[in-house]
Amino acid sequence: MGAGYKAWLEYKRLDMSGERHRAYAAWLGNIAVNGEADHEVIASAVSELTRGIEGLTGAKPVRVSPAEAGGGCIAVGLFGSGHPLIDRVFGAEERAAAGPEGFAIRTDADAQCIALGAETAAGLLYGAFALLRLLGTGSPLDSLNVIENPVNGLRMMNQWDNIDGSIERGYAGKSIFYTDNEITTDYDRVRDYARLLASTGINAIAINNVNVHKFETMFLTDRYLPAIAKLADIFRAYSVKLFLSINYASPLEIGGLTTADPLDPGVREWWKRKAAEVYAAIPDFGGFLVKADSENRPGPFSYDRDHADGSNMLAEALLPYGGIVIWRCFVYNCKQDWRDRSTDRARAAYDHFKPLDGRFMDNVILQVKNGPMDFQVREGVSPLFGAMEKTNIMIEFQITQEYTGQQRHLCYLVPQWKEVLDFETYAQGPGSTVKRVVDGSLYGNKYSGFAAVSNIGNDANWTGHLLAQANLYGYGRLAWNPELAPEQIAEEWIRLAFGTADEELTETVRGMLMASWGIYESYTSPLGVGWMVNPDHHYGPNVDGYEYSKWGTYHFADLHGIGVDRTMKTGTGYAGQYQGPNVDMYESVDACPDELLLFFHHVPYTHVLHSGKTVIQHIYDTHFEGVEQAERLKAAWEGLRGRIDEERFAQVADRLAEQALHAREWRDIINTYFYRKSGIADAQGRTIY
Ligand code: GCW
Repeated sequence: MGAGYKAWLEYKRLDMSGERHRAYAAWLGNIAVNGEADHEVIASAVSELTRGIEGLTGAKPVRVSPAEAGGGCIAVGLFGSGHPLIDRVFGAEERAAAGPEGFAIRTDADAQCIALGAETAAGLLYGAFALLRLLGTGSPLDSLNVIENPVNGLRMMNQWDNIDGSIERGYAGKSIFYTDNEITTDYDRVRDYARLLASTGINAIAINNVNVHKFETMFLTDRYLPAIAKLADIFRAYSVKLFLSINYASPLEIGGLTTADPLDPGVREWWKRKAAEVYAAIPDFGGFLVKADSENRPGPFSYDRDHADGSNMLAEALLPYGGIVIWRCFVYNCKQDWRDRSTDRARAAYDHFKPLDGRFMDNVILQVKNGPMDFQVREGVSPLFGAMEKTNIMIEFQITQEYTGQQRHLCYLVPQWKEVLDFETYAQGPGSTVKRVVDGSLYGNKYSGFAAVSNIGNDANWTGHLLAQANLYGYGRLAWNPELAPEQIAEEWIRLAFGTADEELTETVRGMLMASWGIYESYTSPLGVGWMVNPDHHYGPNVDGYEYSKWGTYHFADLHGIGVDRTMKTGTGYAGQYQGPNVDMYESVDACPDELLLFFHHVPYTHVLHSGKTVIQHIYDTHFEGVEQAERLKAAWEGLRGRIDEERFAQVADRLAEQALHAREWRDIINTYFYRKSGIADAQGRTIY
């Protein structure tokens, strides 16, 4: 097991000589459970508590029956299951307050226990991890009184893993799920991943890439289903439901049919049979994740049908089993002519899906990327959020850092996600934030929630860049509760990964994480315009890399200015897809926030920002500063030498050194490009090549 493998479940020994931690011992000697602890999810909860407490305190707690508990224990049990301590501690009100996946934790001096109660086994599992988090972050135990429920129903992970072992946009090694066209039998690693996910509250996973190729199409056949069922068994023990990405053209490719037309009776029958087979193998299967009519994947458009026809057909097949269809809205013309200025990729998802509002079955959820383009370091918020009153919507984030440094650069994304979630859509007047759309409360949806593209692989520390673990951790925590502050999430992760005691370390790493998104933005593409990366692999600067391509990703820089005119008056009209005051804010070059100026407007280099700087000077300044800040990240980490084990220290030091060097490359290419285009010199006379 390499350094960093345990991630935030490190359970590093607390300094037990301090008063607070000495007091822990009184509570942690026994875990009192009744017979229901044989339920596999409760067994996971108890085994995690045992493992965690042993790690943190050095003493392994003993599993006892409630009758044997004696003075001081952790009592774990379902409400109403006849566990005397749980029955005694939790009254009707608390039981009612902890919903289906929620839990209650209370220290009760009279009952001499810390009681962890829940309505369901999943609730107990989340409660166990919450209790371990409290221990690991050094909370006192003598007066715990916590009731928590997840804010979002679906809290999902999307793996972009392929059966050949590669991972699309994976930056941390190969797949932990597949090797050489077979499904893994390294169940320990999969189980450890399930533990990591469950510990943050994740309850669903799609285990294969949304681009479903030849062999993955066969996941729905006997060739693979039995092995997939084994993975489902592992995730089930951690209350994580398994989903599969499917190929829309499966009836053609593996079914021997001549069409995949969603209105063809034979096709509908085929999918029903398939659903029956899948549920026979995996009775609690979650459902299908679908990328259709997107980036050359097949879909209903081939048959002149729309996305409601396509998704409803699958939804009908899954309905008898309680399954759902998660249908992605990343649908746009990827064969655009760059000469054509009227087509705007940013408009595409809204234009395709908004007219279909009200036509989707109840068990269809549309999965919408956070922005209208593609996981850039900065872009607008997708205007689809709030726009579809009668449709289930979930949000898709990208934890893997495709456009944000590929886990070679530090980029803590939780602050970015948080900004998106807090975005005011005005769909139902003020208070209609994105987080209320995706938690289903704005329109009272049956299904809703979070999905994100995972950033893990088989690298020893899971994420390649050790500090990128904070993104994986933070995503789950935010999906559980979008009100959590990015600083707090960062601090939790640091204390859990490195141990709670070192305040200087905690503060330094938290500061690095919190500054990192801004730093990455400052030396890469400016003011919301996006891209400027090398084609295909998307790493490193190439200002015109996507300028004359078919992908719809342009910055339109010339000798006078830069930016995409997305106004209604003179541009593509995209600004009009927003609601309420957002329309005017984005439509107006004066009201548009600086950070999105070039996303919405084409302006001269001499345009003065709200900051008081011209666009060109902003570009120069941020790129010079960004490199200095990247150097400071490196120096800050260097200051922690000796406070962290050598291996983990070195992992991060290497990446930060690469980042600082590579930031220069970004700075010089971007600055030189714009100096050559504009002919305007840097006001500070710094070197531009
Ligand atoms: O950003 C693009 C990526 C593709 C990805 C696609 C998508 C899985 O470059 O690699 O394909 O988004 O989200 O479908």
